[in-house]
Amino acid sequence: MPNPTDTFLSGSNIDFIEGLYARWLEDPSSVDPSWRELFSGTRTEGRPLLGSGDGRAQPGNGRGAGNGPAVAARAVNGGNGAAAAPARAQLVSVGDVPASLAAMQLQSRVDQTLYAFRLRGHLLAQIDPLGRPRPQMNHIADLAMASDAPFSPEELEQVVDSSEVYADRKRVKLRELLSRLRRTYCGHIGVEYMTLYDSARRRWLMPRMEHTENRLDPSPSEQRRILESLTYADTFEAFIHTKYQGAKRFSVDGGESLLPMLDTMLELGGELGVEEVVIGMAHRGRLNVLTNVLGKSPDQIFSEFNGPVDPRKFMGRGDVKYHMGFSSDVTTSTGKRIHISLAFNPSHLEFVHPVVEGRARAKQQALDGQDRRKVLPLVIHGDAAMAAQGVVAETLNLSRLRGYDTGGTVHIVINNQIGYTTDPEDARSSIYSTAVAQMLDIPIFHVNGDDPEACVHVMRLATEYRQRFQSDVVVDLVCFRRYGHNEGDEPSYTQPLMYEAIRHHPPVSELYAKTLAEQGRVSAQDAEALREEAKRHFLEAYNQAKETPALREPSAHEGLWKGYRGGPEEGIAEPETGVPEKSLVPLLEHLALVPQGFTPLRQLGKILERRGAMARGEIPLDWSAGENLAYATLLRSGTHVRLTGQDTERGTFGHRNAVLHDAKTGAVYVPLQALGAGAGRFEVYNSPLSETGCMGFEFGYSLDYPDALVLWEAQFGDFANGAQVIIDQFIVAAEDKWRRLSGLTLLLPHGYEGAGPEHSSARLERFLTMAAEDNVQVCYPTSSAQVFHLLRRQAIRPWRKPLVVMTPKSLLRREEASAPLGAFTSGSFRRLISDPPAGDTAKVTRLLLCTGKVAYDLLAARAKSGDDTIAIARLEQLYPFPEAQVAAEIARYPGLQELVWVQEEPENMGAWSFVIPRLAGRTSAEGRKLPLRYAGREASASPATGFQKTHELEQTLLIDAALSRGQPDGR
Ligand SMILES: Cc1ncc(C[n+]2csc(CCOP(=O)(O)OP(=O)(O)O)c2C)c(N)n1
Ligand SMILES: [Mg+2]
Repeated sequence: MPNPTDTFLSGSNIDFIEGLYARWLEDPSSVDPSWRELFSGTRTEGRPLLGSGDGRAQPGNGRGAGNGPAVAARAVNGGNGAAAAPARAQLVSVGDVPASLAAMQLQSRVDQTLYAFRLRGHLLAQIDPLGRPRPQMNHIADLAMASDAPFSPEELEQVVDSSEVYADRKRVKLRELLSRLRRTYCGHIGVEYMTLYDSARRRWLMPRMEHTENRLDPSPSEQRRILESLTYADTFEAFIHTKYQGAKRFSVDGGESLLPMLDTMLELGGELGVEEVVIGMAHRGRLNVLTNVLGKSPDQIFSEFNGPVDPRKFMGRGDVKYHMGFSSDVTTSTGKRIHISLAFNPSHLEFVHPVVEGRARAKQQALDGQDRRKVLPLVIHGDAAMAAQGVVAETLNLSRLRGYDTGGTVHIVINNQIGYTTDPEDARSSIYSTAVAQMLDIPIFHVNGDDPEACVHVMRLATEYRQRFQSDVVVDLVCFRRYGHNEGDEPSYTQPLMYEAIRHHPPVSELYAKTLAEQGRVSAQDAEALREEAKRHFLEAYNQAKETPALREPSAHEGLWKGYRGGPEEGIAEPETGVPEKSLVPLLEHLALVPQGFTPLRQLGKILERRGAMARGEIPLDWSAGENLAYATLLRSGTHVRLTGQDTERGTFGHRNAVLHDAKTGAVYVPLQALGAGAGRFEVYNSPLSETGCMGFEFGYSLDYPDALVLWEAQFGDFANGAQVIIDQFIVAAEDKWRRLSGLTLLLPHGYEGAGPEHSSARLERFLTMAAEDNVQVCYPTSSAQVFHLLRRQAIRPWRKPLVVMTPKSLLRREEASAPLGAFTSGSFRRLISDPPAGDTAKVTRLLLCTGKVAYDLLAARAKSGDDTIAIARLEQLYPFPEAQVAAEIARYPGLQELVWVQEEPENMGAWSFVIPRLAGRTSAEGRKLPLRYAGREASASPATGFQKTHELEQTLLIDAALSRGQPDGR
């Protein structure tokens, strides 16, 4: 006797009700009277339950009533608890009833079981190649429904409605229907798709799985192709295993089906309009994918195993072979060309995910920005990492956002059911490692890696789904790891039983070859010949690598990157970044205007009026004008600008106002997107509340759009801490490790204003610690003109380096930080700004060196004291260190007796540690050694005090210390 539980007739079984509803529309008599009553709204008590007013649904008008399911769903979920209750009562009553009613009741139960298979069958699927039982899931009530159990032997013999499970048969024996459902949903493929909100998507997938029993129907040549792919996969691994014993390679062994899956994705993708694929993957199987999918010649890989002939060439740089990226063009069997890029990857698992998305988005924008189908991002995860790394959730959350959409990502999890030595039970709280992807309302397939045809079938579905619905899709390739975490690691220490089973488990290529021999498709001899051919292929490459080592360095200057430069800054010309007044002023005027009929908020109106006054030369240009003009002038000359960050459209501190909102209508106007024909594209987006995911995305974007000015802004600078991995592993190190250039700009609000430990510091010290070999530019501009020239320089110079900008908060509105129009119309970014005292420079005995906003405090204090022995100089650029300018500054004051480094930050933070070796030991014009002293806050464990008054006291003391003679004791 079935016992439909409460959970079963809940809001989640919309599809079951949809099915009934569809049947009722076609033939009202085919459903139980209680449902008929419900659907037709003819219940005597109360108002109709379905539809609203005149638009009530009518039966008998055929399928395709597009709003049917939604209407039915509303009725059940709409808070009218009475709707489902009578139906449930009917479903369980099988007493003395007429035959037709009994049949209808049976059909209702069949429909429930059918629904249970579709919804929960995956929990029973045989997806583990090691054949271990699925974890106990008795607590999941629906699961009992996905079986024969709810039916008596007599009922199993009855003929029922097949509910479209078959392409061509409406009525079948229940027993047969159930076994077909078992094969479809509980075989080597488990699929989570019934939770998709959109019934069109469920109904797209359903027949593709049910009409085929979720199996591939491959031609002999397709089967041969699969076998070939598997054979090359494991021959490659076996070859390295014997030739480079004990070397780490993170083999794909146990998960070889990945290779035919990727082959399938490319083959089908090519047919469905994919022109480029951007792949992100970690260590596992990477070498195999490089050679067997991207066609990296194996002799190059073997040369990497052999190492450089001259080790000195790579001192302090380069990366391990299983992190190297690569790109190539492959041609599918029907002649479609696909460009594939495998992203360079740090060891930090999963962090490449947002980078891949950013790269894909950049490629899509460069193509036309509309049809995202041409560029497909593919991310290959590990099971332990997918479940546990937060960056995955951050990146998945970008998937549908207008600023980040990449038209859907294909995810494959190499689920070898282990993470290093950790079992799944200790690695996640969810049943599947893919649970996090459920948030996206996408299908998730779980497939047994020992059934390569099932793997290929699923990959076909996934690829087609992505191309059709522009949605993410996940394939969980359940497999095993033949060796330890790496090949030198003994797994039996920790997983003795699992590894005992694995030792006796043949490779999938062998299993598949046997199947094909049994089917008479590929003979054992042919399979063996394939293997010999693969061996020869790798042996030739191996010999080749020995004879002529092919260790090739990645080049930074190919394709899109032609014309751009990395390396040392020396020899790179400093561009003129001023813009003639006749071009500048109209842009400023444009920024001050709104379209006709647009009503700005009163306060916004005032801001715009001020911009107008700036354009007329009545008042100096503030920070907002300087920054916006940098974008406007670059856009005008055709440069693409992309700016994202938390609340960036307005600006956290309200200074930017890049997106204006009509106070009456809410309509939006973006002045920088209205610069007329020929202007570059301006993208500005408020980002979700993510640092790692979003910064990683922008880094990726910058890799594939060198012509653009790409900026990521932090809300407060220290929130960039959340993206530390992206900064350390990608931004500052990519050129050193992988020869990859990026011009990404980070805007990080920084400055001590009494806002507390977490809103003061962008951790300038960290960027300076990581600065070496001209890998990055670290700047702290103090005026609107300076930020204007700096941002323009970043886009105009062919030298592509990440730029870290300490941006202001209080300076945004500080008068001294404004600059007259003339400061924008010529000149360039000044790395050092000199502020000598009024009067004779020969009198100067002390030079206060500083960076950032503290300069204004020093200037004010000096003016107040009238001390003309003190000179002040601001380093507007800290790295690359402005050596020549500092030397000139010191030489400028012949009577100099000491140097003082002044900073707002505590002694263990800010630039102090960085400048010591660069300033200590300097001599005056007369050759006297200049003492260097420090004036700033004491060393501290947290960046700042939380008390405004304490802050003010500290600030006064440090300024006093800087200006007073002798050793400062006020710090
Ligand atoms: C963020 C991060 N933490 C830890 C590690 C060290 N580590 C490298 S691989 C690995 C296990 C990964 O397991 P899984 O994701 O299942 O991939 P598999 O190696 O099994 O293919 C660990 C812990 C790392 N590389 N990155
Ligand atoms: Mg794993």
